[in-house]
Amino acid sequence: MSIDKLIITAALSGAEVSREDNPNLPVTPAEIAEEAYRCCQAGASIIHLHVRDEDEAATQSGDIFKETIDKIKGKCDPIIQVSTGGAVGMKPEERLQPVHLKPEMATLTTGSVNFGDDVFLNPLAYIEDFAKVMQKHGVKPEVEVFDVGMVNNALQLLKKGLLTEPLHFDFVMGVPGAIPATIKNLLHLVDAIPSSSTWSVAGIGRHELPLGTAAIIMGGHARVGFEDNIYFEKGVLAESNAQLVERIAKVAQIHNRPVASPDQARQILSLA
Ligand code: KMH
Ligand code: ZN
Repeated sequence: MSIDKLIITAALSGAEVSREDNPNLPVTPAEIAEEAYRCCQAGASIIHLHVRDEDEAATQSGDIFKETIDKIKGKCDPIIQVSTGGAVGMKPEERLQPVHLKPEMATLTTGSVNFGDDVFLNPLAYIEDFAKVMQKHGVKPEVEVFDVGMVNNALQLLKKGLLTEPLHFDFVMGVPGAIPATIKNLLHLVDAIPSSSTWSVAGIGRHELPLGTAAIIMGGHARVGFEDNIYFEKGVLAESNAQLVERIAKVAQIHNRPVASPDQARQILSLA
């Protein structure tokens, strides 16, 4: 069986990282669009998108998402994957706003989880509602799995007809309070999903590179970027998201796993 080309997702800014953590964080729509362009040049085919307001605070404003997406599309054509996680504490209808723009993909976290000192709340009612809105708009969910039980919840949604195969999962591993970022846990997660699924892994902090490398070898896909990791190596901040994309693309090349273009990623993910 041949292994697909590698889909690299660039998670450019997230909701929790600040310029104090890494001054190279892109914040404005123009900065995010420029960073998305540089990541695409370096081999990314999906942009996992969060946006900020003028005070750098995380926002799910449809207007700011639209402005940012338009600016990205003016430069390149990656798959846009909007976040519905937003920031901890946001209300469900607030989180759903960018899905109404009908992007190609959106995230769907299928369970609640401790998130450092906070709780990332995703009760069944939210998840089912989010899945319904995505279905209505023809948006493909990326099932975000922060812990093992979330796989089972996704399979329940599949049974109810709220998700459609082939599913695409992203295993976010190493968030304090959630599943630890170990190879053994990754193997368990991959084993738990339907065989028709595609999957990627987002290792948090120092786990980004080893878990991305494992995904490359195992036939999965890889997510990198400041949302998950602001360092290039121990004690050295990354200069840009593109630098992290470039590095994982190099690892892929070493392992004979060429990177997918956005259109090749669309085919791999069964997007229209
Ligand atoms: N910011 C986290 C609470 C997603 O993008 O869907 C959730 C998150 C997941 O970032
Ligand atoms: Zn996110």
